[in-house]
Amino acid sequence: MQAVPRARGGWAAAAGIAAAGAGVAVGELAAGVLSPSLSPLTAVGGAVIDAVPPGVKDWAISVFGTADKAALLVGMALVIAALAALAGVLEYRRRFTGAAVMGIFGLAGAAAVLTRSQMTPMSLIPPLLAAGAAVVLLRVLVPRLHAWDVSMPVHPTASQPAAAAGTTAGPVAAQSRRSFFQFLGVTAAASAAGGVLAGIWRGATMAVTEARARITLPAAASPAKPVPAAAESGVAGTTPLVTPNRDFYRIDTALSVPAVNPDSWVLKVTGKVAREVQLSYADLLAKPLTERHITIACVSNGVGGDLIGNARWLGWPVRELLALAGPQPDADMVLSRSADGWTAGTPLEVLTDNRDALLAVGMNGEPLPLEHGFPVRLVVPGLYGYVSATKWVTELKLTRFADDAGYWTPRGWSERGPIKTSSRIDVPRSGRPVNAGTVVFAGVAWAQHTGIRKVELRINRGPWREADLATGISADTWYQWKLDVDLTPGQYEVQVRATNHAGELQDETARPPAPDGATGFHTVRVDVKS
Ligand SMILES: Nc1nc2c(c(=O)[nH]1)N[C@H]1C(S)=C(S)[C@@H](COP(=O)(O)O)O[C@H]1N2
Ligand SMILES: [Mo]
Repeated sequence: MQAVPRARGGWAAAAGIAAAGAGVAVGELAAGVLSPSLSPLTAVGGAVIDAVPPGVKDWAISVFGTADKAALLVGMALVIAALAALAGVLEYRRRFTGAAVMGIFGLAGAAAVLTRSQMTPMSLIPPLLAAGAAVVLLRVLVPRLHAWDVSMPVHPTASQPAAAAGTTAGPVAAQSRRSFFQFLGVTAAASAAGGVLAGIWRGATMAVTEARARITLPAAASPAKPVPAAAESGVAGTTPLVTPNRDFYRIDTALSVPAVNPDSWVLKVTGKVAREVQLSYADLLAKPLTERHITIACVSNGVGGDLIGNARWLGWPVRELLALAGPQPDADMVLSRSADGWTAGTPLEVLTDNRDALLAVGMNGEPLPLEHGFPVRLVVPGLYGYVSATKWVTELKLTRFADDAGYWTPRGWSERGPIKTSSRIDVPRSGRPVNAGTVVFAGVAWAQHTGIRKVELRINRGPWREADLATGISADTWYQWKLDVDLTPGQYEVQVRATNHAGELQDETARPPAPDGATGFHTVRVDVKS
């Protein structure tokens, strides 16, 4: 005898929709925190746009006009809701089937994100969190629905009317029902709240992304010199001499990428100045701009680490802006502040000497990416980012080291942060076996604003051998180097060291990044096979 009442398909579908909605909200919130480019919805939407035939695109634009993106999102929401409802019903019929459907859609979202943004493990976090949340919630909701079924009064007969059966099973049924609805309600409310928050985030980011897309940067009054062919070592697998924007390391304290609108952006020069100066984005673009390749690095970069990148930056020399404001004689530091309140303390003399310290608007020929400080950031050759490279910059305050400190200084990092001469082996990768014979070693070395004179390699602590040093782009960038070494089968320990243009050898003592930058020689172990 069938002891289960009519399947509560409608509520199972609702459970599926609530679980998926919460998953989507979790994914979008994670993208809001990590990086707007990791939004699973945007990635899937972009994949849909790329996949539909051009005719459909034209049709969508003619029907929805500028609301075509909103229409796409509504369409996606309907499709996701339909699939989620199906997953809810499947899960209700048979355990784990609906969860599997949700998991598959999470993987599809992950695939969409991976094909549309840089392939980093971080790209997988939003879609996997989304799928994980949806699966867990589905597994929480559906068993409660079953509990409600099982506790219901069943097949009332003439001899045992429903009312009588209800006297025993009724309270249990009511309790199970309450439990199901409580969980459903909480899930729906949490996903709505998360969705609204993610939507606000996304709206602000989208408006700024669109404003960025409309910008045409002016040509530089002082253009960057073309990269000399001899600057490339030409070894396969080395770090590119100029780092593409999407591969550029990102370091900041911003929980979500600040969305700063260029139309309302102003930079104020304040503090110990003869006159305060205010600059709009349009003012800045109208200045004679300088374009230079500059390698920036993070103080947290460990020996051999990759928190360093080289880009072609377009901007206005900071010294010209400071000259307009007229620093007072006792000022010795510029405290730059970002839209999100982060600060860096830079020695005034570094910003007024002849180096190309820039109020940058462009990175490798594009407006700055949002993650790298759009609309305006500082780039200062020779100093670690934490004391110079303020992104989303909104204020330069002339002050004194005795009176003020940048964000990281009270947190255990040195007040001053000149970049230390350093070098890295990129090829062969540590721990990857190579064939005996001529083994090509290659990598980079840097001593920004001083330049590199010599790079040397030693094998198994033997004598140092001088590597071929490529022509640098300038002293403000890293240099590529390579060395061919004949090796017989065996295990080798290979170390690199650089000498800067002032003749100073890289510091050999192994020290951690705090408080003012790691030192020591990058060491790799190479396994040479016969
Ligand atoms: N607003 C803001 N700017 C910032 C930071 C930050 O936390 N907030 N971090 C700095 C640090 S420590 C570094 S190393 C560089 C990194 O710049 P990138 O993310 O463009 O590579 O940005 C600097 N600018
Ligand atoms: Mo940094």
